[in-house]
Amino acid sequence: MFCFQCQEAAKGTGCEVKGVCGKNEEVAKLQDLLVYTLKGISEIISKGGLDVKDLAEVNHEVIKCLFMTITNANFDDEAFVKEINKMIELRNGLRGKAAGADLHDAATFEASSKEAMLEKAAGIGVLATANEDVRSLRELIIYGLKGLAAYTHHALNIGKENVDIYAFVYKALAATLNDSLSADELVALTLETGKFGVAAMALLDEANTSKYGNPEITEVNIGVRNNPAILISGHDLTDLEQLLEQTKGTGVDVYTHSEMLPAHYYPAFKKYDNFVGNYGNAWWKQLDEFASFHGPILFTTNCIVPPRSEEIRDRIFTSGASGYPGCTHIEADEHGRKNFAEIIEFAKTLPAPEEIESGKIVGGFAHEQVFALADKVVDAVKSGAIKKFFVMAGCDGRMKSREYYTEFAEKLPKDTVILTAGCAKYRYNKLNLGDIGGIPRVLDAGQCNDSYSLALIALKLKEVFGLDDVNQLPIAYNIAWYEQKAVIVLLALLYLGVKNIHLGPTLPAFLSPNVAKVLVETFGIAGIGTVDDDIALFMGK
Ligand code: SF4
Ligand code: SF3
Repeated sequence: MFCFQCQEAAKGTGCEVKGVCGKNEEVAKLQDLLVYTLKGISEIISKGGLDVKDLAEVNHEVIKCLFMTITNANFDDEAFVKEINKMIELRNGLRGKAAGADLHDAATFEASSKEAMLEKAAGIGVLATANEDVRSLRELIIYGLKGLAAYTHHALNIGKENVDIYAFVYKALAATLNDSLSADELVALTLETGKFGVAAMALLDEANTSKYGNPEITEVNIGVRNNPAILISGHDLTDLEQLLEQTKGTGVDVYTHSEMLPAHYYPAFKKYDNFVGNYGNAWWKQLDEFASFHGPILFTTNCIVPPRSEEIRDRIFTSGASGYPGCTHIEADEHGRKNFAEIIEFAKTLPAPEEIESGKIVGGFAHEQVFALADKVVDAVKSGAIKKFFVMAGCDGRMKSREYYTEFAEKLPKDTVILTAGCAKYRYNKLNLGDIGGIPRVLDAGQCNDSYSLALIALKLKEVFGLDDVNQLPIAYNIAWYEQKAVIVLLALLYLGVKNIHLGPTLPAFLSPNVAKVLVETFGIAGIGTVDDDIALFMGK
């Protein structure tokens, strides 16, 4: 196996024996082969000039498959074998429509058993692309597409889709098979991936807010009550909605975990009396937190950490693109409905959660809420009460070097405000950093996809201040990344013209020196240094 798609890639270069994330060699290879099959499908669609509007099943499956290969989403080898078989069958059904076209092996290979798949996978992985710059750009595009697919999948669950996004996914995946593309063409495609990343985030924002209302300032309880309970993790709000409907009146409470925390900010979920609060922190602390939670856990997406005991594993359920061997996977019916009765009945037999924290945290600063406060914010900037905003969105992770972000937040001058989204927030959202004239110094917009709100806020401020470039605003970007959703957020920001983004705690292993150089020279991308040096740099001292 060889995988270098996340920030924790072994030795900063790539995982070769087993993933730091816990992904084993078989799953890594099956994921590679699944992506390879999707590339073949994409080539058939591109070369055959197929109309994406007629391909609903393929569109939805391709998106789900890409999502399944995101870091920490799915560790289930059998689920991948099943998907590869399904995608080969769909691919073969489409192939007749590209008759006469010269097709790549990805569009024609056959492998039906797991053994045959593993054998095939050995020759088609990331390292099969020999030129390191081409490899780097291809993978940068593919990882962006994985993040984009995750957001597209959630929007689709709410019934919103945009065929232009599917068409782009096919175009881009097919391009990763094309040896005649130049590095410049791949760079252009990378930026176009960012453009569609913006479209995918906009689509999900529209889906979420049209169904659940606009997030509003909300205090979220981080303590517990004395009832049996279910913990829901991941990003899928339709799963949460169904769980809340099904637990209503059962005496079973529901708590959010990690990236599900922002669900509390949506008006639609406030009517549920059993929707108690948020339990725990970012994904990587889950094993200890699940031990003290006592109840069942429902993963709707990444990030799963392989459970350390059977006792914990038996309490984990998965849905959607997520999966773990030995854990029950709840499938949706043809209407997208999921039956969580088994989890609810199981919860009733288990003890209530143990309190690990108490108090409240505040969030809900997505675009509409911030626009409602715009006058106050603009006045604070004009009067000098707010000197600078720091966008600190993205992911959290287990590396010790991420303590940088807590220290950075603590040491920032008191006249600065942090704009956050994603699970990166857990490094500073419980620090009590105070407020500036009633505006909290940490404004949480929501999940990583709600980085879209942060971009809209920046564009709004640009308009209010009559500037012609977002880079003239007093906003600095110090982003933490871990998995591929952060890659699409980064590409989206680059597409929107944001310059000088600092990315940490380390730069991606998949950036070759030459590709990194392009990002540094064209976009001013930089890594992180020491907290004091970086704050001095950002504050222009
Ligand atoms: Fe390694 Fe990250 Fe790939 Fe897991 S996802 S195998 S930790 S690079
Ligand atoms: Fe976190 Fe996995 Fe990326 Fe949605 S839950 S941000 S790491």
